[in-house]
Amino acid sequence: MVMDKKEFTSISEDEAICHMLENTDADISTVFTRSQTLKPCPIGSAASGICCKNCAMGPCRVRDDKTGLCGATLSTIAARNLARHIAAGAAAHSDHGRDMAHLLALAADGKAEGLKIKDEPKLLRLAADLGIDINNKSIEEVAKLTAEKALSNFGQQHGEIDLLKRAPAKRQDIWHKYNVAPRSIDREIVETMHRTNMGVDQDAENILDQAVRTALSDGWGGSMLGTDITDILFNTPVPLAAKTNLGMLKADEVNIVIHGHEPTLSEIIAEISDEKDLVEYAAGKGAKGINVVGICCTANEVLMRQGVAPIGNFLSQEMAIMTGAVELMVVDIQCIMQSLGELTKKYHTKLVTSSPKAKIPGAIHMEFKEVNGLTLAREIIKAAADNFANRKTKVCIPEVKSDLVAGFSHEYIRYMLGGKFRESFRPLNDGIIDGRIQGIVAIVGCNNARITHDKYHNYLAKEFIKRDYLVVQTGCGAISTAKCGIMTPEAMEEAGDGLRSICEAVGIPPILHLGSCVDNSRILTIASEIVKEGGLGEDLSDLPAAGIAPEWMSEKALSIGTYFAASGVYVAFSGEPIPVESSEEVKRIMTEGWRTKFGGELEWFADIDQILEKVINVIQEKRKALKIDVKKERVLMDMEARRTMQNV
Ligand code: BF8
Repeated sequence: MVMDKKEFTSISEDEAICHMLENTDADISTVFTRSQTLKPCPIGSAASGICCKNCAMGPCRVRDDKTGLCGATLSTIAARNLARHIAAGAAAHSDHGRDMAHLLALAADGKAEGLKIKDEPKLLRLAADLGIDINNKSIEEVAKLTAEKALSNFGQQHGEIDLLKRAPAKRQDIWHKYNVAPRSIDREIVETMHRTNMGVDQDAENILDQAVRTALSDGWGGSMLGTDITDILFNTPVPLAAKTNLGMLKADEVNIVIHGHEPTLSEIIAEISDEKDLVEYAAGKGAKGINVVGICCTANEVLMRQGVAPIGNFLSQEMAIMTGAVELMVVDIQCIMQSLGELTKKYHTKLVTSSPKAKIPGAIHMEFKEVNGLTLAREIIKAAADNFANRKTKVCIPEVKSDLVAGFSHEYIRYMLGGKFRESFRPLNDGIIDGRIQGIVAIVGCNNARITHDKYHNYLAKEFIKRDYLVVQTGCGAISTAKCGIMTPEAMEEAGDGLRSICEAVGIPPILHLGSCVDNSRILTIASEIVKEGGLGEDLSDLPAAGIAPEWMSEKALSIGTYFAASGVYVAFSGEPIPVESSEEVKRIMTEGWRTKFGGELEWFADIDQILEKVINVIQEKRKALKIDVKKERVLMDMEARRTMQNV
C-alpha cells in the first residue's frame, strides 16, 4: 500500500522511521501499512458487545442484557477474557524468570558455558530474602540453593511466594485480608485458566480477584526473580552513556541485531563481539568491525549492563531489516513479529531463532542451550560476518541518533543519593516531601501501531518533567524517550525548577531508565524502599506515584498494570479498543472496587490529556492526604548575614 508522505509523521514521531517509510518500495508490507488496511475487530467495544469463545456452543457475541448460550453474562465474559490475558502476560514474564533461575543453578554447577556469578552481594541479598541460611557455604552453594528456592516459588503447592515480604507490612496485610497473596506462580496461572473454563467461576469480582493474584505472582514473583537473577549473573546496572536509533547501524561493519527478551545469549554475543579473532574474521569478509545493536527488551537488558545501542523499540523491528544493513537478527522470545520471516526474504538479512519456545517460518534455528552459550554466540557472529558480502540492496541507514543515559537500578539510586557510606533514599523522600519533586510517574510499556508511534510516551514524559514529576521508564517507553533525546542530564533544561534542582545536584536525567519490562519489578522495589525510608506514609498506596501504559499492546502490559494496581498504585491505560469496554460492572470493579480493596486501580482512557489530568489529580490528592501539598520555599543561607552575626 502506498502512503502519502504527509501520513508518515502521523504514523511515527521517530524521524528515522519516517525516513525509512519514505524511502521504501511501496510493495514492502510493514506493520504500519497493514494497520492502514486491516481495521481492528470491533467486538469488545460497547456498541458491538463482547465475544466468548471458551466452548464450542459459541462463539457467543453478547451485548446489553443478553447472555451466551450457557447464560454467561457480559460481565462474566469480560472478566474471564481479561483474566486469561493477564494469565498469559504473567506466564510470559514468569517463564522467562524461571529460565533465569534454571540458568543460575547451571552457572553454580559450572555448566553454563561462558557464564559465572558476577554480582555476589546481590546473590547474598536474594538468598536472604528467600530464607536461605548462607553460613559456611561457598558462593556456588548459595547460588545453587537460591536457584532451587526460586524454582520452588514457581511450583510449590502451599504457602506463598517469598518476595511478597519485600513489600511494606501494611501492603502484605491487605493482600492477606483479601486473600490474593499468590501461593506460587504456576499454580495461579493454572487456576486462572481453570476458573475461566466453561461453567466454572461466574462471579466477575471473584474472577478478577484471581486475576489479581496471578498478576501479583508475576510482579513480586516471576519478574522480580528474573530481574534479580539477571543482575546476579550479568551485573546490577549502573548509569552509562550510550546512543540510540537506526543511525547506530554502521554501513561498513557487520551489523548484528539482538531482539526479544531473554538476555543470556545476547549478553554473551555483545561481550565477545570485540574479541580479536572475531574482529579479524569479520575483516577477512571485508568488514571494518562487528556492531551489535538491539531491539525491544533484549536491547534494554544489554544497554543497561553493556551500553549496547537500542536501535529501536517494538515498531522499529521491520525498519531495521529494511535498512539493508543488518547481516543477522537473532531473536529469542516475545514481541517478535512473524512478518520478519517474509520480510527477510527480500533482504540479505539472516533471521535466527534461538529459543526452543519460539520458531518462525523462514528463520534459521540455532538453538541456545545453557551448555552452549559461548560456542553458539561465536557461531552466530561468524554467520553474520559470512553474510556481509551478500548485501543485496543499497544500504539505507537514516542519519538519526540520540544520546542517552541508562542503567538505573534501585541499588544505584540509593548509592547516588547518599554516597558509598550513607546510601539512602532519604534525599529522594525529602525532595518529594518539600515539593521539589511532586511525585513519581512510571511511563512504561509498548508501542501500538494503532497509535502514532512514540507520540504518547514522549508527550507525557515531557509534560510530567515540566511539572516537577520524576519519570521512571522501562520497556519500549524508555526507548521512545531515549530516541526523542530527553533521557540525558541535559534534558533537565526541560524540567521544572524543583526537579531540575535535584537533577543538577545528583547529575541525573529527569527520566530514569530502569530496564526491560521484567524490570518493572525494580519500580516495586524502589517504591517499597521509599515507604520504608519514612515520611511518605506506611504503604505503597500512600505514595504520590502513578503508572501509565500509554501505547500498550501486549498481554504482558495487562499483567503489569494489574500488579501495580493491586500493589496500591493508580494506573492509567490508553488507546482503543479497551478490552473491558462493554462491561460497566468490570470497569467499576477495576476502579472503585480495587480502590476500596487495594488502594490502587486500573482505568482506561481514549484521550491522552485526560490521563495527564487524572494522574496529576491522583498524585495531588495523595500529597494532600500526606499533608505535603504546600510547596515549601527553599531558603538559601545568606553567608554575609551569617558572618555579620558571628562577629556581633
Ligand atoms: O516486554 S514494552 S512491546 S518489547 S511487551 Fe514488547 Fe511491550 Fe515493548 Fe518488552 Ni514489554
